[in-house]
Amino acid sequence: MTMELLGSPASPFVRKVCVMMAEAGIKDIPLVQVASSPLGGEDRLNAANPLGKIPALTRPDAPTLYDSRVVTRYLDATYGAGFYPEARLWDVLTVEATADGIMDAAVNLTYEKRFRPAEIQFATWMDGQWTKIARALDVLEALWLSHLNGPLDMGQIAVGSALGYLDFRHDDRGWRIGRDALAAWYADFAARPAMIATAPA
Ligand SMILES: N[C@@H](CCC(=O)N[C@@H](CS)C(=O)NCC(=O)O)C(=O)O
Repeated sequence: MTMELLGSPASPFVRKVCVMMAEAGIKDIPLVQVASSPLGGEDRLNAANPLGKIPALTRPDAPTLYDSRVVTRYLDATYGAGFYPEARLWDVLTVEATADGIMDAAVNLTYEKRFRPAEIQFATWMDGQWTKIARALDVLEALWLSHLNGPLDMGQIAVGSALGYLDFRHDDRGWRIGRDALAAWYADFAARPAMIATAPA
């Protein structure tokens, strides 16, 4: 039995791993579709990851790996992809953490709208989640564009996946407004074959 990636293409965290695998030429790990939900995911997922979250990477004769950052770091080391270069490691990790934080807040917003009955949705809390996203986007625009325009690493892959999710689920918030440089960077990045192949439908 080989490794399997448990997840759904609609998840930005799963997409991050799939883009990373495509960019690294990793073709021998299938994406096995499982449903996750904060209200309780599939038994198969919960058995693989006690937190019930995707992505999770099953391994023969070894514990399942979970949390997208653990999975990408493991795949990078195992396949020698070079997406965590030692020379700029702390920058890469910070950019990836910023993108993951955008995804966390954006997924929270999606869940609030999807799972909480409309009459008890908490608008102030949702605005707070969007404020985190907006601040993180501003920091990407102000501080990290030269990094994003440099050689491919996990920082860019994570940011591309996060921005793709904002378009997919929160297009109405207009993340591009006032962030021309980040929007231009994303227009190029979104045209990469790995991004096109993993676009959520
Ligand atoms: N920190 C985790 C976050 C993963 C995550 O939140 N995944 C969502 C789907 S996009 C999920 O599985 N949610 C189910 C839940 O919250 O129980 C990672 O990087 O893998």
